[in-house]
Amino acid sequence: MKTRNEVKKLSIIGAGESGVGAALLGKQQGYEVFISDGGKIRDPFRRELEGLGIPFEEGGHSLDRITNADLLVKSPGIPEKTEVMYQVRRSGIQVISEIELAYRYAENTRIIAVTGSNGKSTTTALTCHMLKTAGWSAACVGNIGYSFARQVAVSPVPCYVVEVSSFQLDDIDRFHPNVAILLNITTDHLDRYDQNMEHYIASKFKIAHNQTGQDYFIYCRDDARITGHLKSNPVASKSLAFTIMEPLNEGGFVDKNKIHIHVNHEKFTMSIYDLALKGKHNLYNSMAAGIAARTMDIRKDKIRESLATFQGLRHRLEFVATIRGVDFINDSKATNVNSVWFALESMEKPVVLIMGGVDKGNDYSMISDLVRQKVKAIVCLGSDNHKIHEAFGGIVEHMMDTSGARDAVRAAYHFAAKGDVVLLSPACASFDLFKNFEDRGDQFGEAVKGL
Ligand code: UMA
Ligand code: ADP
Repeated sequence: MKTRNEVKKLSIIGAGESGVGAALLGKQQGYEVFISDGGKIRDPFRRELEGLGIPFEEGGHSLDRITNADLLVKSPGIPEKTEVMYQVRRSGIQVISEIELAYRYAENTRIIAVTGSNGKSTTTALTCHMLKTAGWSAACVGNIGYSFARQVAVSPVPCYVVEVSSFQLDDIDRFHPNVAILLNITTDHLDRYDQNMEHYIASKFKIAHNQTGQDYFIYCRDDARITGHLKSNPVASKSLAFTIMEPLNEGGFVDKNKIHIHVNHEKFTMSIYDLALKGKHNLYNSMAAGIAARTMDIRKDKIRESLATFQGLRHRLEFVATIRGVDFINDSKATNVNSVWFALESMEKPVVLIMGGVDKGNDYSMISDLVRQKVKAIVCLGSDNHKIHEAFGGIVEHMMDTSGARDAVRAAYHFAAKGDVVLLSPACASFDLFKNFEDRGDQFGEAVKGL
């Protein structure tokens, strides 16, 4: 049951996309809003707050003012182990995430929520594409970039496809998706989970925490961490699995180069060669989105059309150009080792790999076999590349350090021969040398065009 205005004063910490979205929605719903940012508020957000007359502070958090409220929204990027969060928790004020706030005002809507360590944005966008193709008025929100709260405040729709990160799930209370998708769980963000994988897994499973027998939980059966957790912590919703290993009676599977989706006694099949998104990882994403669509009774021809026409998102195994017989691929969004595994797995030509950046606790042994088989040179693109040298120095003949996209592309082109592929798939975050992963991918693309 979603209730309105249980409280009057709303504090928000962090004035980025989440915080400002929450401020907008809070004000619209009649709260007295105050927003506090420990750093400098980015200009567009500051202008928005000023325009709306929402009081704010920046450059530090005044605890008395923040905690003098009935409810507090915490932005997802703020770690629990900060002085401000320590004091906030001590004060006893109720802390929720921005998606929880948005959920409370997204009444009488359908919510499909997508989480996982990799593939969230692709699956979120693909699911939304299916809904829109079938004529639904749907919005693609959350971790993908446009806050759920902002959408609910500015342009409410009957159906939301919400990409949710573990950070956003950490502070939910009643958030309850009708359909929850859990794609995979691999090592990521452990710095926020006491280096404890179990904590990270528990956070991901919060997506199904408030579900009931009327809802659907769609998950990858090939992921041992997911199936292992489910054994001792079953979910209350109807479970539909997907796998590429073996046929299933219900859910999604791959057999004889076709994907099969069986939901509610209806069967859908499609050749994998007709799928717009290529690569093994995208078989999973396509099945997850297709199952979600079938639970919403979307017609099979609309699902087929969507899977055949979906334009993949930028910076995810995005083809950039072929220059004198060398292909250049931008996979800048590959910020952990698992996504690089899938990138390398899908490569059919010898690879010059550009990787590096901010390492979030990577274990590179997972890709050493693929590197041995497919990679002829590694160009490191980061301010500290020692772990990459340690992991691959004995495996790959050519290794080189660079500290900018242009140098990295030139070096990679030097190592590549006609018929090779230069793949930017960093396994790391981008913040040491770039603004974000988009900036890294854009600079890579520019450098390729400048060759
Ligand atoms: N800040 C403080 N105090 C602190 C730390 C930060 O006030 O102690 C302030 C910063 O100065 C900044 C603001 O908090 O002004 C930023 O908040 P934020 O880091 O939560 O970022 P938002 O702009 O609100 O964007 C967030 C998500 N960011 C993170 O989770 C880090 C965006 O996901 C998401 O698109 C957006 O909400 C809308 O839902 C980005 C992301 O990197 C893409 N996500 C991670 C990932 O995908 O791996 C989880
Ligand atoms: P997320 O939003 O979870 O970061 P994206 O769809 O943006 O996921 O993709 C991020 C990276 O992971 C890209 O390099 C992409 O090629 C790769 N990827 C996409 N789907 C999967 C998947 N199901 N399993 C593993 N890697 C994937």
